[in-house]
Amino acid sequence: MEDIFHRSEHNPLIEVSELPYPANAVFNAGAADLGDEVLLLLRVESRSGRSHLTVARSRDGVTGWRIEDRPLLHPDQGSPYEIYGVEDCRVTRVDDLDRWVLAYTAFSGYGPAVAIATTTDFRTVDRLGVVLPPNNKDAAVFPRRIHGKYAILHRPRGDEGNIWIAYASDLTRWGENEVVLPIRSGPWWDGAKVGTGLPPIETEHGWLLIYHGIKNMVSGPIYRVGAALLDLEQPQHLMARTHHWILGPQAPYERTGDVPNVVFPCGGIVRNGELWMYYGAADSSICLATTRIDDLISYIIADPRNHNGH
Ligand code: BMA
Repeated sequence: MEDIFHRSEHNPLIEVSELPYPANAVFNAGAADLGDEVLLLLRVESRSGRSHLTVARSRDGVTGWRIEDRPLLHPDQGSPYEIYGVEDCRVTRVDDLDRWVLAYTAFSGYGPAVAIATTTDFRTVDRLGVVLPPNNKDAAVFPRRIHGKYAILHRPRGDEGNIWIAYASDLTRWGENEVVLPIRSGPWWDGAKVGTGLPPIETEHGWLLIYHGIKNMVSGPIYRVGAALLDLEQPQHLMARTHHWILGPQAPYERTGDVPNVVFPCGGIVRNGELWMYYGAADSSICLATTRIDDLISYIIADPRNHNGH
């Protein structure tokens, strides 16, 4: 069978050598469709070992990236909860706020936490601070309110790494927590941990959730990508989930790097029915894979195995 996602022939799209300043690696970018250009919020790991977020822009979303020489969010900007770094930002356009909402991992000696900031122009940001305390990461805000409330997916870690949902009437006081997508345990490709990849995408068949799943091997974890459909009005209700992963580390740039065997999507855009998924490869570069949304939804719905065994 043909793969659902097609890798760009331009992969890796962005490597560390293309940054206008020295750094160790660039990966796990959030994405925003600005109409006349695609903006990526790159996670850059500097040579201090800590990460910050830097803006890159491209007219076609594939080539000619213009990368800013100053970070947008940096660990030295004053937040005590970010002094070890700012990581893995998911960018959501929230029309009723007329703003972009950035949900990212704020890392400090207290552990990784979920922080939120908002922006209108990706030149200045308003930090709302830590909204979900450690240990929590992989958060993404839904693009619209559901029954009058904002919704967020997040991944608290006690003993397990499951995806939860929470609701709030603002972007900070999250409650009404429920598990949305649990780990499958055992030998499954998403048996050990799961986490949100892209902010949920609204379709007529439900919220499309692209997520990452981890299998722990003797040699270390393998990060792969799966998809799920959540009920539009009650997203805590998981309707379907891919039995198989839909993208796994295969290309040399996904197999080898600072952390081998990692594909880690954080951002995507939808253009003319196509989903463009930007993902970090091996914690070392930024790549792109695309699929038609209709094909992906049909693939999820058609296979009976995707509807049971959640
Ligand atoms: C996760 C996150 C990601 C990273 C991945 C693989 O825990 O921290 O940022 O890409 O590990 O190293």
